[in-house]
Amino acid sequence: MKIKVVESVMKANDAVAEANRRRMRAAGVLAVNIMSAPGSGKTTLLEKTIPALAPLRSAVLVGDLQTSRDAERLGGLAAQTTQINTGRGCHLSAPQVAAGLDSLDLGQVDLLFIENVGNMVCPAAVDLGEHRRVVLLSVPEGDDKVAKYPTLFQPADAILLTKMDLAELLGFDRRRIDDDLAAINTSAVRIELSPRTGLGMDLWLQWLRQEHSRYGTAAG
Ligand SMILES: Nc1nc2c(ncn2[C@@H]2O[C@H](COP(=O)(O)OP(=O)(O)OP(=O)(O)O)[C@@H](O)[C@H]2O)c(=O)[nH]1
Ligand SMILES: [Mg+2]
Repeated sequence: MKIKVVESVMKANDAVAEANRRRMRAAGVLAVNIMSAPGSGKTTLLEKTIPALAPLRSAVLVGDLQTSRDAERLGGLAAQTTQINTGRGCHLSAPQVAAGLDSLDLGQVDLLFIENVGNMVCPAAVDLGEHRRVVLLSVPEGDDKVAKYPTLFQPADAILLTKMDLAELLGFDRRRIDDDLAAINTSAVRIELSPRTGLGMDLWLQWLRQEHSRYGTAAG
């Protein structure tokens, strides 16, 4: 019986996620779900990304258990920013994103970044209605994490190895990442990044622009 309850909750989430996806498709908005462990640098990346993407217009839905700190950091950069507090929830859900979409004027948006709650397990299983999934792995977390948290990396469209400015100091082994990804995800674009130094930002921005442009011309 318990399994049925869980299944029905997930089915309800997925139905709302599909509606979110269609709603954003109809408005021409590309939605990017950004996931990582807490503190990997999601908000820092968005702080650098959003101004650099202009004239593309970005909006942000940002999920945290408590506080509006991330929305305050991003508020001056994205024309539209909404903070979603999940309370005890370790991930955003599709209904929360639907409520977030109600707070935005989608007609004025090209790209919607959804900064998920910092967590390497829970967000991976939950469809929000996004069109692309981006996962950050920062150097201080360690080069062993892909194999330990495969569910996060498996469905990613882009994997950003970030805080690469710390790689030498912390003895981060990039080859270990590639070896582990060979078993679970060979199609995602991989970018070595450091928003602090600017390393890789050109490739990341190019990927976003390309995905937005492909999405704009795609039928579905
Ligand atoms: N050295 C270095 N530090 C960075 C880099 N990017 C972010 N940081 C630092 O990492 C810390 C966490 O960054 P945030 O952007 O708040 O991380 P987050 O993933 O948004 O955190 P949560 O929303 O709490 O999950 C901050 O102290 C940033 O200054 C980087 O490229 N290099
Ligand atoms: Mg953040």
